[in-house]
Amino acid sequence: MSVESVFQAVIDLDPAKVVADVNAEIAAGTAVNEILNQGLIRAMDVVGERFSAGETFVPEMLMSAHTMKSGVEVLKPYLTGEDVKKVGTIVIGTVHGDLHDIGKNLVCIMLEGAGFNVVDLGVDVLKEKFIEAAIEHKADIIGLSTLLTTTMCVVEETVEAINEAGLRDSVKILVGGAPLNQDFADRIGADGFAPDAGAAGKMARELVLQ
Ligand code: B1M
Repeated sequence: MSVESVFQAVIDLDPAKVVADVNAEIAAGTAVNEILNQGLIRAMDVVGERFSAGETFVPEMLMSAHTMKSGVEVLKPYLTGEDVKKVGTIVIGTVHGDLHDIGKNLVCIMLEGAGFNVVDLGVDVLKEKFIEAAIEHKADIIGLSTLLTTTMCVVEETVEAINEAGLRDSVKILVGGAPLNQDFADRIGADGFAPDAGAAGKMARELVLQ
């Protein structure tokens, strides 16, 4: 048994085996980050490569996502620390036009672990909804996620709308997702960029504690 079997169970679209193998790895003392990165996330990368190569299609991608999520659920208690003092509130979502949520959900878990009250707006979130929720929950940070190059412009439009709503004195903006990088974040005027979920928790703390 190794993280390889977790990886293979995601590839085989077998959620029950993913749950069993993740539990077995935890019991064997394998590092949680290794199970996540080398088992679950690496499998999604392979699924993405196969999709790009035309070897697999949207239904399989969807089933892979479902399968991976079952493993993340098992890991969740190990990723969120208990007794962490609350440092602030973050309103987060995947921007309008984008339905990808696995990465954003992992970011939510790590933000909770970093001490944030997380208000998750889900996927395909309109810019107006981010603004309404930030006001309603007195958010310290708005988090914008996207996985598609075609919705990078929506991230930019959402930042512009938040600026126009006059929220920037009280709210910081954190952006992330595979097609984004620090240069893009700087260009659109976001306060922070994080390449992965762990970095998102760290960056969010820096944004509120600075
Ligand atoms: Co889609 N998809 N997909 N997909 N999908 C990608 C993203 C793609 C790269 C696959 C490929 O072609 N190789 C490609 C995008 C290409 C591009 O834009 N350049 C793609 C495409 C094209 C599409 C469709 C257009 C396909 C179609 O319909 N023809 C379609 C779009 C639908 C839409 O959104 N409108 C589509 C649909 C889907 C499914 C619904 C079937 C499913 C998503 C299910 C779900 O999420 N519930 C799906 C999946 C599963 C994928 C891949 C295979 C896996 C994504 C994933 O979960 N990765 C993906 C290929 C890939 O990523 N290798 C692909 C694992 C996850 C842990 O990583 O999401 O990167 P990631 O999150 C990371 C970081 O990015 C970062 O931290 C996370 C954790 O470490 N991060 C943040 C993310 N958000 C952050 C926010 C932050 C900070 C960090 O601060 C706020």
